[in-house]
Amino acid sequence: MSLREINFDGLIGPSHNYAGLSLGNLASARNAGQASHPRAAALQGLAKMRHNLRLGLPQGLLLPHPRPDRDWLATLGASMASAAPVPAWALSASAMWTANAATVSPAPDTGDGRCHLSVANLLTMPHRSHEWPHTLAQLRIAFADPAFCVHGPVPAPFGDEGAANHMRLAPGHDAPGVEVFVYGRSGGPFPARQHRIACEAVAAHHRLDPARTLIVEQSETAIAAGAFHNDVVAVADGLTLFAHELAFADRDGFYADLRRLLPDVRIVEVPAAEVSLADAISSYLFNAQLVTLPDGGQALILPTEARDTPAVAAYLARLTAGNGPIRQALFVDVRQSMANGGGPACLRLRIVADPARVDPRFMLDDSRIDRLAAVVSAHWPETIAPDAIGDPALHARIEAARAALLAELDLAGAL
Ligand code: SUG
Repeated sequence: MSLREINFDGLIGPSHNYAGLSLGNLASARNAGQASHPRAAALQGLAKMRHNLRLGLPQGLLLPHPRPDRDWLATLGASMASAAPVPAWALSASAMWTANAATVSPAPDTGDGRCHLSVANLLTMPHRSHEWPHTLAQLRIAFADPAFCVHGPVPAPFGDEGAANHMRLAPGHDAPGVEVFVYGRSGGPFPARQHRIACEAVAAHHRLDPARTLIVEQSETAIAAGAFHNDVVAVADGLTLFAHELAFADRDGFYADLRRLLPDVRIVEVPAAEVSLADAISSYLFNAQLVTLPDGGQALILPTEARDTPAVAAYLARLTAGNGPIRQALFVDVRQSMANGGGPACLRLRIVADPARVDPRFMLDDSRIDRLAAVVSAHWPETIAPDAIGDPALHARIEAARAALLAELDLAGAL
């Protein structure tokens, strides 16, 4: 068995737009009503995938969902289907942020030695609440091999936003790790999206060892400052936790538990005095992909906004010059996604597994990325103006674009 970390990026869908739908997500609110650029957005995402593939990291793909979601609209009744903001809820391309698709527990952590995935219910935000059936359909195809066990969603009213609120620390992919689930209570005017009971349920379904499972609270200060998911203020890889000083409600208790369970853990904490929460959130310093490169060193794959924020750029220069585990800062341009609050880490779901056990239609290499880029260039709308969200001609174009993608990937009829 050869377990690798595979990043499954969401291909940014042809309906990508800025409708300002996510309360508590400052970028989504700030850019509400802007024109979007779906073609450029998807090409940015594909360029990130290629960047990471060339670093020697296995790369997978999850697909855009049918949009507008006509089946979901039908469940709301004909009169609702055209009443704002329902058309925007039905058209959102939010499935691109696959860190919210599911929570994943690799085989070495689970009671039955299989890799467990639980699809996230995303019930707090209406535009995301109808993602899970389409995500589940993909997970059941991509991870049909008996090495995996795919679970349905945790029931309402327990909000679950998946891997964005989950971290795994382990000495290696083949070794048992410590899984950390982060839940919230509301922060100021903003809702918490991850319920403690959802964390408990997922940990139980995945048959995790309770002695190696931590359920910790996100700080209300972080939520109030715009950290609507834990991955906006913390990220982990291997034995390294990279987190803002104000990320957790009981930081000392959490760190003490981690050190007890993993004496070799390396906690890289960013003090508020060096990078304010506001700068951390607007630059998405922590929404980086923290990866272990084939040479064993760790790197942060960051949005260019991090380089453009002076306090963050200065911090990164000190970090990578020092003797800590994180040796490189690499930058990718995902500005179209960033403008909706989705950085490099939001765009990927990490799955530790043997790549040979994954349905190959969901795995990428350079030439498949070329083919996807050609489909995007030919079929994705160049621009979506805010007043076009209900336009039937746009809907037809979006549906034709997705059909072309499924045909290219040999998934027509399967999804
Ligand atoms: O759920 N934005 C997404 C961003 C998700 C980021 N994911 C992680 N942090 N892992 C959200 O808030 C905005 C859509 C709009 O406003 O049109 C949106 O859904």
